[in-house]
Amino acid sequence: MLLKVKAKSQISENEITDEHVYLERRSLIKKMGFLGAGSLLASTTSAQARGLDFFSSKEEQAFVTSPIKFKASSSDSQVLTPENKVISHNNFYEFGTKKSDPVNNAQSFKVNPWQLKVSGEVNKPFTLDYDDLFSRYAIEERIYRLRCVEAWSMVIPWLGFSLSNIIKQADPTSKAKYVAFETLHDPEQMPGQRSRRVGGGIDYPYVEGLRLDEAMNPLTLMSVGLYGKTLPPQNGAPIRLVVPWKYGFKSIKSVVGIKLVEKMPPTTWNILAPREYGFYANVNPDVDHPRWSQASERRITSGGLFARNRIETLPFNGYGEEVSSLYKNMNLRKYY
Ligand SMILES: Nc1nc2c(c(=O)[nH]1)N[C@H]1C(S)=C(S)[C@@H](COP(=O)(O)O)O[C@H]1N2
Ligand SMILES: [Mo]
Repeated sequence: MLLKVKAKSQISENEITDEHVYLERRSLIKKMGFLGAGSLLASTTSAQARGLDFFSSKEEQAFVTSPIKFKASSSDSQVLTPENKVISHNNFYEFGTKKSDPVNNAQSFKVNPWQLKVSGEVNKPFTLDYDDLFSRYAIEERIYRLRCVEAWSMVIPWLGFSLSNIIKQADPTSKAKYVAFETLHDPEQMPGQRSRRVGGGIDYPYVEGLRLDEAMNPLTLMSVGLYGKTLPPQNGAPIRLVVPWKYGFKSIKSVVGIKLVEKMPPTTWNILAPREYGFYANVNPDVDHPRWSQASERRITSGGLFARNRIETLPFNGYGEEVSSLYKNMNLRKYY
């Protein structure tokens, strides 16, 4: 991770809710209401990146106000990061290491056709094609905080389904203990995979992993959209992992492989700098990165370029109630 360490700014409760954010929240609540009605969302074959609006006006007429299951918990987390920031400030080193590189370099990335292969220690391996990603499992909206290990964060309304749906369908054998993920390897499309300099020195494909119980946790999401539309390429179209209680680098983008395995799989940032990035990478304000504090974070909101919304970082990114039991007898300093 490239990080310019900034002087520690004051921790403030300054969570702005301006009109723009307010309007977004209203329209979002409407969408959540629709989802709360229990409807399933189907894809259309003509769906293209950002072209598919999951919420047609007809569906929105079925507006009801019932809460979604996985609402972000604390009050700060109700302020969504504006869509324009979610889709223009990215880490996706396959397209370059600057935050603006993915949006600038990924626009012609081809997401259809796509194949996501589910394999390894399973009784029923299978492959999902592009349309399956949107139609095989019921799609829900989930508002999650995303906490990058570089100490900035966002609040993002994702669309997707629990990874557990895929794993259950594959029917793991008794040997399956971990899940290994792999991003597409296509140097022709991804300049960072053609040049070590552009790609930040990573050996591609980007790989990630979870313990099987982490992967089965209902919070663990396979996302196919954000802000009511399909994912833009810079956010990991057509499908990416989102693990909200872990640092952002675990949330691997543009996934083509999900493999159930016996041994802890290699993970990209751990290979690159093992002292700095562990396999677990649970958000933890008490365990600093060797080069900077993890006690606080800059929440990216609707403020201007120089707005600094410094907030306290929460253990497990605020999802401790849901996930701390996964680690009850573990030393989280050792298993960082
Ligand atoms: N394949 C791949 N996945 C990736 C990355 C990457 O460089 N390549 N960056 C990670 C990091 S460091 C973060 S913080 C999140 C950022 O997701 P976003 O750009 O959608 O906010 O994606 C993660 N997934
Ligand atoms: Mo990150």
